[in-house]
Amino acid sequence: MIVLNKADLNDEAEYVRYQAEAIAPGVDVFVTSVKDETGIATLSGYLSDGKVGAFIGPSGVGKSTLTNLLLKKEVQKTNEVKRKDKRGRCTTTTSYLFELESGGYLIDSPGLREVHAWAEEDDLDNTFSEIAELAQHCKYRDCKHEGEPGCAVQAELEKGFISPERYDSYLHLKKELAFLNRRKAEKNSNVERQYEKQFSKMVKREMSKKQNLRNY
Ligand SMILES: Nc1nc2c(ncn2[C@@H]2O[C@H](COP(=O)(O)OP(=O)(O)OP(=O)(O)O)[C@@H](O)[C@H]2O)c(=O)[nH]1
Ligand SMILES: [Mg+2]
Ligand SMILES: [Zn+2]
Repeated sequence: MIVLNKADLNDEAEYVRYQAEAIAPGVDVFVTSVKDETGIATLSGYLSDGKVGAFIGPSGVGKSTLTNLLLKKEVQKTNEVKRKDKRGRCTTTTSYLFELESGGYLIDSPGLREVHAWAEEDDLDNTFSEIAELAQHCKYRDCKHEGEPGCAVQAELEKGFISPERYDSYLHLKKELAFLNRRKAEKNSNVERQYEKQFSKMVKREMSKKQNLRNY
């Protein structure tokens, strides 16, 4: 789910909600404000008995302020955002889990500088199912949908059936997953190398033990 907080500071909060829904179909989007309690009841209804929610987002967006409001207690420290660069101050430094009156749970966590995807190719296709479907009609099987001739995705994009924002999110996530997979492969080969080293050490050790026995 997506929470768009500080709606009191934006006259076009509903338009921002529409934009968020357009790039993330099927994801619940909430517009909230701690100042005038817009959307708070709906948000709190989401965290019913046994459900666990966690706030993830940049520093200063109001994760701890929302936590305090949902818990009806000042359990978390909050801090004003610096005027100059509009960045938060990384007030929360550890993740905390709180029990809500409803029987649900809420985790408040430190602000994130960036979020990395942790997903598989299948997740990409599931999230962008309409693009995955179209991709089957591209002329080339390994079409990257970035300007190749006969690309069905580009064709729909030009006709306006896929929004440019959604197309950009797709490419962005795809690139991030490719990066992730490269890193995973590198890590695995490092682990393999380590095993090899350990194994050859062990063999040497055993050999020298044998050698020593023979010398006796
Ligand atoms: N106007 C307005 N200000 C808000 C709202 N929610 C939070 N704030 C203010 O935003 C500032 C930052 O809020 P925090 O709750 O500390 O932000 P955070 O996301 O927990 O930040 P980190 O702990 O640094 O990750 C505080 O001064 C809050 O009072 C809101 O809905 N409207
Ligand atoms: Mg905080
Ligand atoms: Zn294509």
